[in-house]
Amino acid sequence: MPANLTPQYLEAELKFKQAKTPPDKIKALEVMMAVIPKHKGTERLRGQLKSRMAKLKEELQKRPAVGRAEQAYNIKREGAAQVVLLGLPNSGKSSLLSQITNASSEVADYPFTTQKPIPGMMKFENLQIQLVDTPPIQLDHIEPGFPNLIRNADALLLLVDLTEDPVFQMEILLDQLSDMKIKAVGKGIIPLLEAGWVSLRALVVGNKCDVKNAMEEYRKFENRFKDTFPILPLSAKGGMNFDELKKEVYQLLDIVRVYTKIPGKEPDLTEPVILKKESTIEDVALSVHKDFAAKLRYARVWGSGKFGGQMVKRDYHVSEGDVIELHL
Ligand SMILES: Nc1nc2c(ncn2[C@@H]2O[C@H](COP(=O)(O)OP(=O)(O)O)[C@@H](O)[C@H]2O)c(=O)[nH]1
Ligand SMILES: [Mg+2]
Repeated sequence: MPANLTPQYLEAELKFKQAKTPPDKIKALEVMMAVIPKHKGTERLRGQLKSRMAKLKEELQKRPAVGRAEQAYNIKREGAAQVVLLGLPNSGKSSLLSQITNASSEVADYPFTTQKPIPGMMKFENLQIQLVDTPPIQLDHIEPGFPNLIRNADALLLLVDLTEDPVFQMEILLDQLSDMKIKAVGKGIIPLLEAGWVSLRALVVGNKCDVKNAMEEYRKFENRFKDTFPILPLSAKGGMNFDELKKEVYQLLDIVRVYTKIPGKEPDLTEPVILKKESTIEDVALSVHKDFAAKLRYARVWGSGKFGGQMVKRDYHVSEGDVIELHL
């Protein structure tokens, strides 16, 4: 059976042959493993790639972390939300994490560290959002622990490299998510899913928009996916569109920020209470203390669409930016 190797594969193979150091070889091999067509005709070749990868890894790292793999995928949620970055090798996940969060990771130069997820905190206005860099998505291999990491996230950031057939990359990503019974939902309402499936909000980022002709590729990509996903061009390296990215990530999360105040005092606008959209005054009280929720009589609200200090009941739905005075 013919292997029918794609141009992406052949290009990666060329890079592999030209690579001089094990890290560079691993990087190229990661790409080859990700894009190699998955059928009977490539079975042997895929086996060879795997063993080559294993040898290279051995060369690089003499201390194998047996049994640690799954644990490495348990990333403690911090801040307002946890957003997982997904993409093929070289899409720029690690670059983005290093540029936009406090995590100073050398992932770009040293492919090994990307074998484990790495969290970092991204500041957006008065809150912190956790981003998690992940090992590259590969067609025929899923690390144990990886599906759970994704499933437990609050949202996904899908990265595609605009200089390497982004439509194709997107298809691989969506396929791989499907294999894990995960549905990435960009726009519109969340569809009803079969048992065992989960859905996650996703934003798509076209990275490397600084490269020549990348924006042309972006337009094509955008046309193809704009009805189903929010999409943003970005340069992780050049720091382009970071403010927009933060805003879009925040919107993806379906959360609101409200502020509590004590009667006669000003609210502390640096300490938002973070709640799911559609939350009520009762939820605000619960977030302070469960006794508060039990004893709550009414609240006063300042915010858009209300007159200042309007009295509301516990089932009142709060909006972004509301200032709330709880009365017991
Ligand atoms: N021109 C350009 N190169 C980038 C950009 N982001 C990442 N890269 C390069 O793409 C390669 C892969 O980046 P990396 O962050 O390691 O990708 P990862 O495998 O997805 O983590 C590196 O050589 C980066 O320098 C970008 O915005 N523009
Ligand atoms: Mg990486």
